[in-house]
Amino acid sequence: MKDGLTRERLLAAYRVMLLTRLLDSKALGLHNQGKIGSYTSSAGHEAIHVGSVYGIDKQDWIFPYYRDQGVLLARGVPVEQLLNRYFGNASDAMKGRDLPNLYSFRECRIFSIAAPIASNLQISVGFALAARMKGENIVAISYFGDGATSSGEFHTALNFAGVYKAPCIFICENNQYAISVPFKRQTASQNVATKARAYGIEGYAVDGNDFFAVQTAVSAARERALEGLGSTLLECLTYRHSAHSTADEWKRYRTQEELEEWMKKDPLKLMKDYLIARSIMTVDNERKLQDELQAEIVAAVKSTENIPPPPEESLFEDVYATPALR
Ligand SMILES: Cc1ncc(C[n+]2csc(CCOP(=O)(O)OP(=O)(O)O)c2C)c(N)n1
Ligand SMILES: [Mg+2]
Repeated sequence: MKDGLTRERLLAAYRVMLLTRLLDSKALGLHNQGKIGSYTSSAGHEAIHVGSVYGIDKQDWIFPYYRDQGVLLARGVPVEQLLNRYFGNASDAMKGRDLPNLYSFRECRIFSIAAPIASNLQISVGFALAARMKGENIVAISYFGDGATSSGEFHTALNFAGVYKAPCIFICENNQYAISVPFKRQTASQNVATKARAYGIEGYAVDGNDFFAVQTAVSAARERALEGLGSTLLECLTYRHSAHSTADEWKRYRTQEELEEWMKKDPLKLMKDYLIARSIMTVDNERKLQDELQAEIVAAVKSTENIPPPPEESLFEDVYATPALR
């Protein structure tokens, strides 16, 4: 198997892709039941998420954005911790603060997410340069959408990364829309990858529905970064299967035909077909895996949904070094 991707590793990758899709569907259900706040679905992004994490090392730092549930699960964040975040309960690492999809899992080397789009990019560049000064042999990988590439932060981060040859990988998850704005209204450039040239870094367009394409491109970008050859921008092309978030109605700006065309390239289906065609997995094994993961999710919801909210007194914890009032 290419690039050290053994059968076990491929099955593990498929498992986490499927877990991401099933947990996503559960989270949408929990929102519809009024149990969690607004939620941004990751359906359609699984090959980018899992493929990219399988292309980096455990030591590398991750700077995700709000749609990156599969990145978190592939890095090893337990399902219960994601659910604690969604419920904003007393066991939530962020003590119930902020929207469900804004995460922070320092122990997994996952940097905190802030809501402004592209705000993680400059931080990832500074982080990568600091790590290099400290002699650490790691890369910083950051994630963002196609809409985020129109922000000043995108330009500043890539420019700085180019000048200082920062050991960074920039993953643009181009899902064709920024809420309701289609990609052709986002930029007059041919694509996002080509923008890399202006910053003197490498840039490639990658099939974001293909786990192998993403894994291979990220792994090569990591090698380049650690050889001192600088950053890489990878534009991973995919499609957002559902609405931007639970707060909008996608049928007002996208057609059913467009969705159906992209659903033929569903990353989960492509990976499943590949594994079955090469006898790495059988149809039966896959069904069993689905049942097993569903049971795991149901058990995780059961163990987290009744945890009470964080105590009110915790509201000002971690806010001031010396609280003004007690
Ligand atoms: C600086 C800033 N401007 C506007 C917003 C509101 N906003 C939230 S998500 C979003 C669309 C982002 O689209 P894209 O970057 O393509 O990511 P996607 O949601 O498609 O994954 C916008 C405009 C924001 N969060 N931050
Ligand atoms: Mg988008």
